[in-house]
Amino acid sequence: MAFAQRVFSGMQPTGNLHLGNYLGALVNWVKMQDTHDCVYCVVDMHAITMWQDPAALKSAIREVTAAYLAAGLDPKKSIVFNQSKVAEHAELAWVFNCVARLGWLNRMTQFKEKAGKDRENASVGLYAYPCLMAADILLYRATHVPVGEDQKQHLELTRDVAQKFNNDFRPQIEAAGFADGFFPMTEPVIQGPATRVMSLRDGSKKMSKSDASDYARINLTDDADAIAQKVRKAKTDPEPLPSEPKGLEGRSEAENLVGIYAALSERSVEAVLAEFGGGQFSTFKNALADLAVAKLAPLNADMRRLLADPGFVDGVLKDGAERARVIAAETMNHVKDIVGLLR
Ligand code: AQP
Repeated sequence: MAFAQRVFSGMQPTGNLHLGNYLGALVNWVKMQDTHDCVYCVVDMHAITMWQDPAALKSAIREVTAAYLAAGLDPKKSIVFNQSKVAEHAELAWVFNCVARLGWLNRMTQFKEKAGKDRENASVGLYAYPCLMAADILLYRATHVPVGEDQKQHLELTRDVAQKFNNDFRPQIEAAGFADGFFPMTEPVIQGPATRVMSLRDGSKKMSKSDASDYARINLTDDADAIAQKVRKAKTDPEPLPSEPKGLEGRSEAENLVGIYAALSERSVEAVLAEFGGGQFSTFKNALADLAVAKLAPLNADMRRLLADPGFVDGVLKDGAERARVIAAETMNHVKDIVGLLR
């Protein structure tokens, strides 16, 4: 195999992590630690593509790190760090800004959603976000990226950047001894019954940190009462639950809650419907509230314990950044040689 198997992924410290971040990505990150060499990042440079209050950003970086650790990331096994501590992310992103084409970025739906109607007023960083994301991944020459469904398009762009770089500099890359190209064609890992967790208030919108309504999401910092209340208030329809998955078609809110239950209980949607199908939503919601509290309360307690010791969290980030820098510097040295930049 030409490329060593390596996993990279990250989350933005733009607020509290929520159940979507947890089930869509974090659960898979934890599992992959047993089978892969993993690099997990708090992508703080991505966060500042939209305005962040500086004091809140610093707290959020520590909170997201604490959530990673509480969810089961082991900083001895995996590299855990924050992006801005490793300057090579920005360096490689600049090279990729010069490789990616405007037409590619113009197609990115996340930019359109986040910039909204006032596109002229969006930051250049928000527009170039996918190039920084490609740099995050390819700096570690990662072969696998566990993410939620919403990141699929950005992963495709990462592959396009890798391919164009490998083609544009083919003679230099071959001369440097990389017969199969310098960057791998990274594979997204989008798996599990909750790759796209939807808002609890509107089944057509994904659960998001930036949703104005806190009732739209379950935060990993919510206590048991808040979790139970949010589940019980979640939007549903008047029909009872179906007994088979086909019956969830066109019922996005019901489908979402069943998917969440399946993911939290590590069972299939079929098995969940076999148990709750035909019953009232209120019964199912009570069971879901109990399950969510049972699963998330220990995580919440661990997060609080970790945040009470910011020195420990900062130590994890510092140690992770030192280890990340070793890999990043080696990649960047090769990139400079290949592109023709003196170092
Ligand atoms: N609703 C979701 N369902 C499943 N996976 C999700 N992810 C995010 N929302 C869902 C996955 O979580 C990882 C980290 O995402 P991010 O923090 O980089 O940014 P995001 O996708 O922009 O998340 P948010 O919550 O929607 O933040 P805001 O509101 O700031 O934009 C990614 O793997 C993502 O797929």
